[in-house]
Amino acid sequence: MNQDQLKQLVGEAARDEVLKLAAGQVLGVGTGSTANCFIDALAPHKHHFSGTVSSSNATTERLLKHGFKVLDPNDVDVLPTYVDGADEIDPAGHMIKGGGGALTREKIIASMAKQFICICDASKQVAVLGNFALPVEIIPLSKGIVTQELAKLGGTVSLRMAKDTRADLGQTPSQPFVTDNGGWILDVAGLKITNPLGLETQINQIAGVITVGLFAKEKADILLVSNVLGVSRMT
Ligand code: ABF
Repeated sequence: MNQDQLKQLVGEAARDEVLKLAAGQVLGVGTGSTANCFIDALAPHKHHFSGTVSSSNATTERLLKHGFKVLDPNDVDVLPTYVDGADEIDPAGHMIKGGGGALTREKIIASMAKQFICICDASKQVAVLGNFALPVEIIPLSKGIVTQELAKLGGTVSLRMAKDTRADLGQTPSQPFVTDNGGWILDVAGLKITNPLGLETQINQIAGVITVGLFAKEKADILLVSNVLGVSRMT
């Protein structure tokens, strides 16, 4: 089974999981290739939910294409569940997210939700976070000072550049990657994150930081993880 098939498998397991929720709720929907598998699997059952809130423009587009109702988060009072992928997850459910650049909206939706269901294949499970470079979304004019502050943490900081995936937005690889919010992203490589909550708090306090892609306060409540043997559910 290849990684795409593993993503599809866990996307289907997440569909089955959310269909156990009472009908008529609003559902939070994440971003990335695993979340896309979930959206596609859930599409035939979209009427089970009164609507969705989306964590990125790309997800909104996909949800609308399938005929889901997409609500403005400001119009949603109660969000029982949010389903999203991760770049890394540790045994306590702390995550690194933001490889796809949607970390700020993902964290907002996660903070609204009563439960976070993380979906991933087993390659995302790690003992200690940090092998995947930690994304930090920033206000562009703060790049210099935030880079200096992040470098003090001991990692290597680099400005994320646009990739071909953003050609739709007219971005070229020689320009900084620009998020859906107009921010830039600094990726911090080489960290060993033994205190995720402490580091999240510390980075959040740097002026110019919009969001750090460390989800410790908003950690996963349920983990659905796929491997060649099937999907395991952990709480
Ligand atoms: C989102 O998608 C992000 O937070 C994370 O960066 C990414 C995981 O992507 P994929 O499912 O494509 O590996 O959840």
